[in-house]
Amino acid sequence: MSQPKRYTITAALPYANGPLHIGHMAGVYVPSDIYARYLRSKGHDVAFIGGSDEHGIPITIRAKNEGVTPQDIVDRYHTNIENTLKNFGVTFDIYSRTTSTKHAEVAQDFFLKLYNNGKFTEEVSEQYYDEEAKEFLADRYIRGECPTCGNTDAYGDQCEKCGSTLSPEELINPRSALSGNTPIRKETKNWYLPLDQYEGFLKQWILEDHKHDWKSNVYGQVKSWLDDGLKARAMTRDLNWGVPVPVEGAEGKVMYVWFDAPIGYISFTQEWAEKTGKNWKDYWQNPETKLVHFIGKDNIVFHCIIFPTMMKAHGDYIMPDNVPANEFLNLEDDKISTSRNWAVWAHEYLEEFPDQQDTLRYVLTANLPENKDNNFTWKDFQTKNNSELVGILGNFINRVMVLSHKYYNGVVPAATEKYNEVAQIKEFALRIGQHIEKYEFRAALTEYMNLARLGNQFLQAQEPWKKTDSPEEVKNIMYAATQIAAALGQMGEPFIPFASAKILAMMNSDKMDWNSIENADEFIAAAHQLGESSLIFAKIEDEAIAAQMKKLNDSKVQNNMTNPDAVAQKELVSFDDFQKMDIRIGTILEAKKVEKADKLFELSVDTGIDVRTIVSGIAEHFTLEEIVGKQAMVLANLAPRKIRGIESHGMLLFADKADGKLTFVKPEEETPNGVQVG
Ligand code: B3M
Ligand code: ZN
Repeated sequence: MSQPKRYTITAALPYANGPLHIGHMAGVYVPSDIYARYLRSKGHDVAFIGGSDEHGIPITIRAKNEGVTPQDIVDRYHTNIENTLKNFGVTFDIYSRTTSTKHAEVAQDFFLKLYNNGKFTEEVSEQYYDEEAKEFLADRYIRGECPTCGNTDAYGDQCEKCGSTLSPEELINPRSALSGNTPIRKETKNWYLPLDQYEGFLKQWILEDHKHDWKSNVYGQVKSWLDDGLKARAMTRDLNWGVPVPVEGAEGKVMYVWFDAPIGYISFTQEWAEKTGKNWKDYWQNPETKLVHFIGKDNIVFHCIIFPTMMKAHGDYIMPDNVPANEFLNLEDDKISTSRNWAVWAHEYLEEFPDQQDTLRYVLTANLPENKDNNFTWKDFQTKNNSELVGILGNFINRVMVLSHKYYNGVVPAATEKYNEVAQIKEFALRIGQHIEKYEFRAALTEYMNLARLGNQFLQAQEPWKKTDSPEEVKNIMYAATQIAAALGQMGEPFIPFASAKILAMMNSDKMDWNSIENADEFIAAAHQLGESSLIFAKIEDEAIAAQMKKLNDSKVQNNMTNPDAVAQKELVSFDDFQKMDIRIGTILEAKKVEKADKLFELSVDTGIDVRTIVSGIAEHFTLEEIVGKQAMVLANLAPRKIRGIESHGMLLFADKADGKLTFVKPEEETPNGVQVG
């Protein structure tokens, strides 16, 4: 048995500005939980650390858009995320948050250690500043014209229309997203981490020391960063949401979110250690400990270059032993997108598929984007559940239980001869463990299911139901099959913990640790009384999948319809109020300009019930020639009113486009004047 070791496992801290989706679960939380569960079962000392990342611009933008405070946003989503992870059986030892006082203290102590030891460089730079809001502007708070495609609503860091990565200085006619004013350039001092000074260390530690044990997707990305050469990066920002910078002259500045967030792993460990009487330094400053960061590929630079450099500069910390970053999971062959609501939200899954957490854990594990982006489809989800979980695993367990009760009232028979399949079981446990320890979770799960396949093949080959004239042989067969079923209950725990517990409960079997599993010649003893058989996995019907596909399709429709420039909806009116409006199709017979009024036309409109004068503010949008003879929608029963001395009877209705131009809203085909619209 391998000597117990100590592991600190961290899972990327999700931004608390929205719920988790299956991409988060597949990228980080399911694999890290499999790893933590397995290592605990191996008898190792594990600290599995998680929490919400509650600073950063995405949170302040959402707060601004909703007219609430950033704290309101993080309070809402921290709770949502924490509950979701718990309900999916993610077994964090602590799930905390970076707006905690404890976190601020730890982050500030960390910052001061680097500051006092001269590890930062100070640089003065010019940043955009909004004089009205009296705030420096983060990149996402600067809007302007994209130099590449002319989009007038590009952000300071990116144009979402053409995808160009921008810097605020490249924007044409920059404006502040806070006040709308043109920002000024103002000098400001910030503290930089001189990453370039650590290139030698990073090249040796990663490109040499971890050349063979880090995943190629991670190694490759880090190598390209190092080959390109690193430059100093600001670790403070002129923002008001974040951990305040604890040094003289830094009033109004906060730590860069990617400085304080990784320190959250440390502060949360300290919080946990205080609660459990452990020494937190054993998990972060003891070279015997293995530190493993579970993240998505977009966080590689922060966990392989910036955070390690911070810890190296600090001097007291161990370096991560591995950073097994996953690639991205797509949904129905399209990138998961919060803004387009193209996602399967984890908390909604739990509502729509109650008690089927294991199905999603299983399907995501089977499709983990371990070395390249992968895809989730609802059809595959249904197929894997129905043909693998129900059809292979559930079916095998059920057959063993039913036959055991049929032949022996659920009492495990004694075997006079042991089939070789029994001896093979522990080999599966060893192979599963080896895969998990190499972060090959898909392969580990395949091994697990191969044991279930072995069970089915064994029963199918032995056909005990046809050998009732050889009771001793049937006992040997059923003993062997029962050992495989019990082992499946034991080994399923890292992957499908809820089902694993159900199988063990059904078999009245206590949980074994992994070392015992790897060395077991028997998983359930003869004469042991099995419990009653119950359903482990329910079939997923076509209707449930159709409902999910409709949800996604509605998102698509909504996305095509949604227009970011659309003004907010007005207050509700009653149907009765609407019924009072008399809107008809009419035709403009004549048009002339209104003296000394640049915006007004005097129109003669055939409404079908009469020909009337209507004064309309469309002179800047159309010429007289282009509107005569046109059909339009007319609000006929608008009370008459005098405009520039002209009695106007009604109103023509136009669409006000995003660029401020008006356009006619008219029937698709020639329609008799007077036809009502409603
Ligand atoms: N909040 C998650 C992200 O980039 C980021 C991870 C922090 S881990 C310290 O989506
Ligand atoms: Zn652009």
